[in-house]
Amino acid sequence: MFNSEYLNELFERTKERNNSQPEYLQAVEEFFEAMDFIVCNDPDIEKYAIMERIIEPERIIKFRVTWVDDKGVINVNRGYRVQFNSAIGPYKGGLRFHPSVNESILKFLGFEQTFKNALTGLPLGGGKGGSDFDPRGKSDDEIMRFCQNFMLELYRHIGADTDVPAGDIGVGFREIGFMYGMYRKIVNENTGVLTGKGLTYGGSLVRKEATGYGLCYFVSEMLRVYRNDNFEDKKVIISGCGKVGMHAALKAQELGGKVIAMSDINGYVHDENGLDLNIVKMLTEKAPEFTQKYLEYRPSAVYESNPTKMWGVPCDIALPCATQNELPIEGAKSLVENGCFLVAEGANMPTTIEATKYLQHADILFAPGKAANAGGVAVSGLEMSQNAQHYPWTYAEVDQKLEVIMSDIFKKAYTEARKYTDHRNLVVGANIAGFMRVYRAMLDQGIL
Ligand code: NDP
Ligand code: 2IT
Repeated sequence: MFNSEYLNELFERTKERNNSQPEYLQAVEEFFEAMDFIVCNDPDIEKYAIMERIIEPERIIKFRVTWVDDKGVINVNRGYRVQFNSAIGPYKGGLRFHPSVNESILKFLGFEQTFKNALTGLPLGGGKGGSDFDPRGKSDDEIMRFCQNFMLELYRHIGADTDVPAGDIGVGFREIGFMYGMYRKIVNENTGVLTGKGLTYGGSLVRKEATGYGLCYFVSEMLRVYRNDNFEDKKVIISGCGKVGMHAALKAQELGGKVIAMSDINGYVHDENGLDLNIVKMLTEKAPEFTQKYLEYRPSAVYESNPTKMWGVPCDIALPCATQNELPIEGAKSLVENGCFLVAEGANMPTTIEATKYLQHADILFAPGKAANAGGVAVSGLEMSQNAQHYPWTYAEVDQKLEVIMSDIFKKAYTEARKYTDHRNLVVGANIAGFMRVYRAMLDQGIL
C-alpha cells in the first residue's frame, strides 16, 4: 500500500488496534500517503517513533453529562475531549454537538487539527471534543442546561494555556456563551478560555466569518497561482449552509463569484442566476433548514430533496462545507463530468479518499481542509492573543491578518508539494508542511 515498510507495518497495527474507528483510520491513511514521500529519506522519523506517537492522542477524556429537559425528564449524554498533540502549543480545536459524535470522529478531527493548527504558524496544539447531544429541536433553556452541565466536567481539563476549545457543528455563539459563563463562574477567572466568544465578552471580530472567508482567500490564491485567474464570474456550489458555508458564500459573491447552489441536510436549491444570499441568510438565521423554504421567496429556483445530488449541478468551483465524507466518488465523477475545475474543502474531510484521488487524477485543483479551512482556528488564535493582551483589534486588522495567514498556508503547501511531488498536489504539500513543524517540536522536546 505504502512504499515504506515502516508505514505499512504501522498502519496494519493501527487498523488492528482501532478497527471500529473508520474515520480515524481514514485520516491516518491519507496522512501516511503523504508521509510516504519523506519517511524513507529521514531515518529519525522511525528511530524516534514519531509516527507511532503522532497518531496517538496524548489524552482522551470521556465523561457523563446529565441534564434535565423542559418536561422534567433526566437525560444522559456522553461528553469528550480528545487532547491530541500539544508539542507546539496548548490543545486547540472545536467542540461538536451532534448525535453522530463518537471517539472515531473526534480522533480524526483532533488528528487533522494538529496539522491544520501547525500550518497557521501560530503556537496551537491539536484537540477536539464534543458530545452526542443533538441540539436540534431543543429550547434555549435546554441548550443552556446541557452546556452548563457539559462545562461542569470539562472545566477541570481546560485552561487558557492548557486547552482552548471553540465551536464546530452544532456549537455557535449561543452554546459558547453558555459554556463560557459556566466556566467563568466555576473558576472565577476571565482568561478567555474558549474562542468564538460573543463580542460583548472577549470575542474577536471576524471569528464568525473566518473559516468561510479564509476558504475563499485560499481559493483566490489557487486561482491566481495555478490559472492566473480570480473568482470573477465563476459559478460556485456550496454544501452546508451553517457557519462555514454561509460565510464562504458571502465572500465568494463579494469576490465576484456567482453562488448558484447550496444545500442543507434536507436537500439543495439551485438558481442559475445566482441565489439571493440575503434570503438564504435570513432563512438560516430563523431555522436550520432553509432549502425548501427558499422557493417561497424565489419560485423560479429548483429544489431537490437529496443534498448529494447537488454535485451534479454544472459549476466551476465546488466548496464542500457540511461534514465528513459528504463528497463520495459518485459526486466527484459528477463534478468532473459537469465542468468543475476546483474543489476546496471548507469542512473537515468531506471528500472520501477515493473521491479525492479521482479528482486529482482528473486534474481538478484540490485543496484539503486542513489547509483551506484553517482560517477559523487561525482567528481563534488571534482571539487568544487579543484576550492575553486585554486589547481588541479592529475588524480590518483581524481580516488582514487572516488573509496573510491563508496566503502563507497556501505558499507552504505549494512549496512542499513542488519539492516532493506535483506542484498541484496540495494534499501531500499541506500534510508535509504541517507535519514538519510538529515533528521538529517533538524532536526538540525529547521522548514523551
Ligand atoms: P454548522 O453546524 O454551523 O453547519 C453545518 C451545516 O451542514 C448545516 O447547514 C447542516 O444542515 C449541513 N449539513 C450537515 N450534514 C449535511 C449533509 N449530509 N448534506 C448537506 N448538508 C449537511 O457547522 P459548521 O459550519 O461550523 O461546520 C461545518 C464543517 O466545517 C464541519 O465539518 C466542521 O468540522 C468544519 N469546520 C468548522 C469550522 C468552524 O470554525 N466552525 C472551522 C473549520 C472547519 P442542517 O442545518 O440542515 O443540519
Ligand atoms: O475544525 C476547526 O478548525 C474548528 N472547528 C475551529 C477550531 C477552533 O479552535 O477555532
